[in-house]
Amino acid sequence: MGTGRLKILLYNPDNGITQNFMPHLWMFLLQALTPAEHETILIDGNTRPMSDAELVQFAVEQKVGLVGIGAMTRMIAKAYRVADALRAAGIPVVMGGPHVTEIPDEALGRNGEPRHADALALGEADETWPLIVEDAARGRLKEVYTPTDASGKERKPPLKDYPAIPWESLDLKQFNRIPAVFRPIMRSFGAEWETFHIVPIESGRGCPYGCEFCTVTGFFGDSIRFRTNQSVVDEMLRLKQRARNSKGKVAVFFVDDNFAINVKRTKSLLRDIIAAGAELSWVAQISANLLRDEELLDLISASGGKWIFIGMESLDPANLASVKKGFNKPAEYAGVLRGLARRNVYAITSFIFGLDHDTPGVAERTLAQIRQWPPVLPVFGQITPFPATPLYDRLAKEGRLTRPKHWLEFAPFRMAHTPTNISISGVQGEVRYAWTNAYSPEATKLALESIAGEPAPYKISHFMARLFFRGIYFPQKGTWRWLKLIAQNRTSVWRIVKDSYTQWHGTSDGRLVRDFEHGTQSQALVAQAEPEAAVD
Ligand code: B12
Ligand code: SF4
Repeated sequence: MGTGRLKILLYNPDNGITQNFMPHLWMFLLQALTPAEHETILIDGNTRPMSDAELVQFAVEQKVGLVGIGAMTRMIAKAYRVADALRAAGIPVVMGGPHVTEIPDEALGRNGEPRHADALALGEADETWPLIVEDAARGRLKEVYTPTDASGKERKPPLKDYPAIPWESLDLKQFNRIPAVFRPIMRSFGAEWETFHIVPIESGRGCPYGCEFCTVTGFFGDSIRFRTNQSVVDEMLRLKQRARNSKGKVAVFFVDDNFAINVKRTKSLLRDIIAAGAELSWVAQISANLLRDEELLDLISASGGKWIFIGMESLDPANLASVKKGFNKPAEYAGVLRGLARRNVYAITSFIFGLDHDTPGVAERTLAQIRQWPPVLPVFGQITPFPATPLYDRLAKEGRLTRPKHWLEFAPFRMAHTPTNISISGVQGEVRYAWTNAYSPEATKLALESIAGEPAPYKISHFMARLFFRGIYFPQKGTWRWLKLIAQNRTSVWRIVKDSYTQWHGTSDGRLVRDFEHGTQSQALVAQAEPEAAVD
């Protein structure tokens, strides 16, 4: 029996609250791994919002024969709803990603609840996806696809033969970050900013650290697999070509959980990127303990590294030890941030509130520390027990889960278990206080003051990034909200405009004006920063 041509829709549901700033890699990866005779259509609900009915209508009109849905825990309720609607219209659905891998019985309806998927791709689907497609084309979808070796043991795909994602020819219209109204303005300035895409690239998978709250070690394993340097470099060269062809810009997000987990290898990759002229602005996640290495910092800066995401989690070593993240040393944070800032590389610092040693006031204590640092983009959340993590199992044993299936009643920034030294609503208040005061117009003004001597593009980049990051907590979709936000930040806007005309290249000699070493430049500014009440 022949397989026939299949039209496949890959769909990523939105979380209904924040807008993703970049597309999800799994969609492009599976698209690249789809046997050539079949066709794929990609829809990300974050950038192409559709109601369930609209999506079903689209799938029916397009004669879609298989829908693949991927979702983190946070979006799973929406994913199930969409899957139910598609299946009711007779379209088979296969689901994959971390959540269904962690609790497959839920999606398959084996727990007495309704079933949501015809088939599941458990774990990494690089090798099972082509089989799923062929089985679907033959009308013989199996219930579960698990990557296994000949002996039936789970197999982690080696990344040595990673497919070439054809970024240069893909339709990325829905992911363009430059709003249509700005394009003619940019054109009139002769600026090549028709498009701006943040593109996810993975250079390796796996993490050996096994932090208690994290799903990564369980999902990708504790040994690390890397792509070849050449395949990463080639991907970046193709992206550069794309940017040139579309008169736009591309930035890369290395989605590896710890981009410098093998420092020797990271250095060799960065050297190869530089040697091939493949530098693009990039962001990556690197843990603080690996950022002590000055040579690594030099290579990060020389290869285009702009922002480093650091999972600091807490400033309290007892908290870190309690979630098996004792390798983070809060006493080192300031030094690491200064090392980056000296090279004009800055950090996105992530904090978790509600850990067992947190007490009321944790947000202000954290902000007080942040004000001593070079400017960072802090993000704050609450500790969340994701299914199948050691944290989830421990809290279940301790009888502390207040919403054991929190994903089915998703509530942003609300804890799903009882913390020990603060209440659930107290943690919600701390998170709100932190976002309010970290991104207030005054805080943004002070962040920009602290890099006053730097060239204008750094200030513009900080300013824009701060406005976008604020939107993670305070939804700011729509022109009016943006205009209001810009008006609230008019002092900073005016300063940037003035500096752009008078000091485009800055006054700093590169490292001296910023006295981050002793936190002194911020001291005077800190004194001016009055915390705001936690209201938007
Ligand atoms: C990049 C990233 C983000 C990006 C956004 C996603 C994006 N646009 O790419 C940002 C930084 C915004 C982000 C935010 C968050 N993230 Co995040 N993120 C990641 C990260 C680091 C990489 C994702 C990735 O691209 N991986 C590489 C791809 C190839 O792997 P993959 O997605 O798993 O896909 C493979 C398989 O799962 C499978 N597959 C996946 N989907 C599908 C679908 C089908 C149909 C099939 C067949 C197969 C399949 O096939 C793929 C190839 O093998 C992962 C960790 C990780 N290493 O994966 C965390 C991770 C996904 N994030 C996580 C979390 C918790 C969050 C936040 C909730 C954090 C927070 N507290 O705010 C937010 C929520 C964001 C939101 N929109 O609501 C958790 C999710 C755990 C869970 N059970 O849901 C992860 C696993 C990290 C962790 N520490 O545990 N994240
Ligand atoms: S939080 Fe980061 S360092 Fe810890 S296990 Fe997860 S990926 Fe690894």
